[in-house]
Amino acid sequence: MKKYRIAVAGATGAVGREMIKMLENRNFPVESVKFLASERSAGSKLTFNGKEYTVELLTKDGGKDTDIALFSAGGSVSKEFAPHFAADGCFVIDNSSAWRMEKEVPLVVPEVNPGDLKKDKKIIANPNCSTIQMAAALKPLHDFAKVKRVIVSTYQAVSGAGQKGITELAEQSKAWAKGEEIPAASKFQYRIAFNLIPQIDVFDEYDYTKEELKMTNETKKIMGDDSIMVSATCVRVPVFRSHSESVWIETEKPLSPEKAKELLSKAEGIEVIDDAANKKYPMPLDAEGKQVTYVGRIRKDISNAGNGLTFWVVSDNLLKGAALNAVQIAETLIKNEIV
Ligand code: 25A
Ligand code: L14
Repeated sequence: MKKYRIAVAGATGAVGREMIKMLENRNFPVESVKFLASERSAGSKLTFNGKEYTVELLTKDGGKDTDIALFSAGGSVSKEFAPHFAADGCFVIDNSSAWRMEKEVPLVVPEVNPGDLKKDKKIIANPNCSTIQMAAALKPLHDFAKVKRVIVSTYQAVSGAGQKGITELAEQSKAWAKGEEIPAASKFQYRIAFNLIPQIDVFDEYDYTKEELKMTNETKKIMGDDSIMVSATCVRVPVFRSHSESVWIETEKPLSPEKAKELLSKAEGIEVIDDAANKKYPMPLDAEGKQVTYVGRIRKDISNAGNGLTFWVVSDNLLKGAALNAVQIAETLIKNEIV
């Protein structure tokens, strides 16, 4: 089997570390790897398949001897470095929001739109974490009944904000438990321990946040259907890992809960956990570390005489929402003989 030269940029971050684990765990055909980060981490060590590697400084030349680079170092880093990697013939799979809505850049969830990957499109965007898990669940329902409208509320883990978000919840919780003064908010707008914050990213048009508008715009692009209307409310919750979503949809054709369960059960990458009598439904603690998207609480919308369905979606935001989806894009490039 052919093997590939891989780079991970932002390798020491919350997502970068998971990217490394996914490459190991899924036996990615690696010829060589290099781990890149900022000056803060250059020189530190990371382990891959039992071997120790020294983290190198990310530079514009990093793509020269690389087939595929996985980027998760934030939007401004991607804007600066990804074009240089691409110009050197390297595929860049970028986890930031920097390139997602550029017309020429594929925005890909492999179960939904693998056909958007092309040989001459070297920069590929990994969608927003909340959007990936929702699109994975919507796709089989849309193919059968055409989704016209979506109303979604998210319950997003602190790891979405990277290592600093994780540390902030941990430090505040520890201080609370010891009865000490709780450290002030820094990554988040307000204290997150034992609280909810109905703001992720900054406010934008129509008083929606950027995170909410990402769900609206990216869903249309991934599903290849501009007619799908999405209204999202994105909320930060004091959970370390896995985003949860309460999703309401209206479909063109009738879609019973039984049919939705059947479609979702057969869909790639989806697992249905839905047994109300036995209190079975997905929860973020159970999804942590898992490489699937869970759907449960599937039921008819009793407020809608038409075709309304409502359900609950949970997935590990650092895996399907980020590192796993990126590695699956790389696997698809190989499978479809694009790289
Ligand atoms: O710019 P954005 O789009 O707003 O993105 C901001 C952050 O969001 C995270 C990620 O944080 C990103 O930096 N992120 C983005 N998409 C995400 C997603 N879908 C996401 N998180 C979850 N889900 P992170 O801390 O997890 O990862 C940052 C990684 O990027 C590297 N990096 C940053 N600037 C770089 C760079 N690499 C190259 N060149 C640059 N200019 C970063 O490496 C890390 O790998 P590092 O060396 O800067 O950080 C190593 C460790 O240092 C800690 N740290 C981070 N910031 C500081 C810090 N320590 C002290 N002071 C700081 N200011 C981190 O804990 C990290 O482990
Ligand atoms: O667009 O939870 O990938 O703060 C990165 C930060 C998603 C939200 C993105 C967060 C965002 C995430």
